[in-house]
Amino acid sequence: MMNQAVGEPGVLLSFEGIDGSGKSTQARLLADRLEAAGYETLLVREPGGTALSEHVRALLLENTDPSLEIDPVAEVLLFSAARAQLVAERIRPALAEGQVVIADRFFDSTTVYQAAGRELSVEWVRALNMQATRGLAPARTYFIDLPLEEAQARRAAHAADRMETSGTAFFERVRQAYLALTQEEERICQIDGAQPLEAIHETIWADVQSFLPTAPRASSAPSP
Ligand code: Z5A
Repeated sequence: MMNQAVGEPGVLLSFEGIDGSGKSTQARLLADRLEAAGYETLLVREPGGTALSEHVRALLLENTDPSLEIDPVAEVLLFSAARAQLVAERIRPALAEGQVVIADRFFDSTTVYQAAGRELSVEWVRALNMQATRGLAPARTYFIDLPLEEAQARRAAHAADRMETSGTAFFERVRQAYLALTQEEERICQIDGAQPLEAIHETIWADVQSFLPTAPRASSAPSP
C-alpha cells in the first residue's frame, strides 16, 4: 500500500506544504490525538530537532547577514545534513521502539524547495535525500495544499525568514512541484488546506486509523 520504514516496528508520517498552509497545526493536532489514543509519539520539525540540526536551522533560516550568502548546492547539503542527524539521532531510535514519528517536513521539502525552487537536478537531489536518510521514507505523507496568496496572507503576521524572501516565482515552482509529486507518489495524500482545520484533522485521523496498528497502550489496558 505504501512505503514503510523497512525493518522498523514504528511508523513514520510526514507533513508537507508551502509555509502558511497549516501543516504544523495539523502535525500537532495529530500528535496530540495519537498520544491521547495511547500511541507513543514523537513530533519533530525540519530543519531542526537535534542540537546540530538546530544550529544548521539557524544558519539556513535566521541568517540575515547579507555577507553570508548560501549557494543553492550548499543550501541543499545543509538541509540534508540537518536531516541526516535527525534521522540517526532521534527518528531511527524512536521507530526502533515502535513509536509513531510525525515529521513536520521531510525529504519531499528538499525535492520541491531545492530541486524545483532553486532549480537543481531533481535526480541528484532525490539521490541525496536517500543518502541523508539512509533509505528511510515516510509510510504516509499529508500534503496540505493552499494557493500561494492564501498561504502568504496567513503568514503575514510574522517577519519573513531567509527562505521566505525567495520571491513569488520560487514559491509557485514549489507549489507546482508538490502537486506533481503527489501524482507520482502513492504515499502522498493531498488535502485541501482551505477547509476548516477541524475538517482537515478528521480527514487525516480517518486515514491514519485505516493503517496504523492498534495502540500499544490501548491494547495492554486491563478490560473494565
Ligand atoms: N525547507 C527547505 O527549503 N528545504 C527543506 O529540505 C526543508 C525546509 C526541510 C522551514 O520553515 C523553511 O525551510 C521553509 C521550507 C524550507 N521555508 N519556506 N519558505 P519553518 O519551519 O519556519 O516554517 P514552515 O514549515 O515553512 O511553515 P510554518 O511556519 O510551520 O507554517 P505552516 O506549518 O505551513 O502553517 P501553520 O503554522 O500550521 O499555520 C499558519 C497559520 O494559519 C497559523 O496562524 C494557523 O493558526 C493558521 N491556520 C492553520 N490551519 C488553518 C486553517 N485550516 N484555516 C485557517 N487558518 C489556519
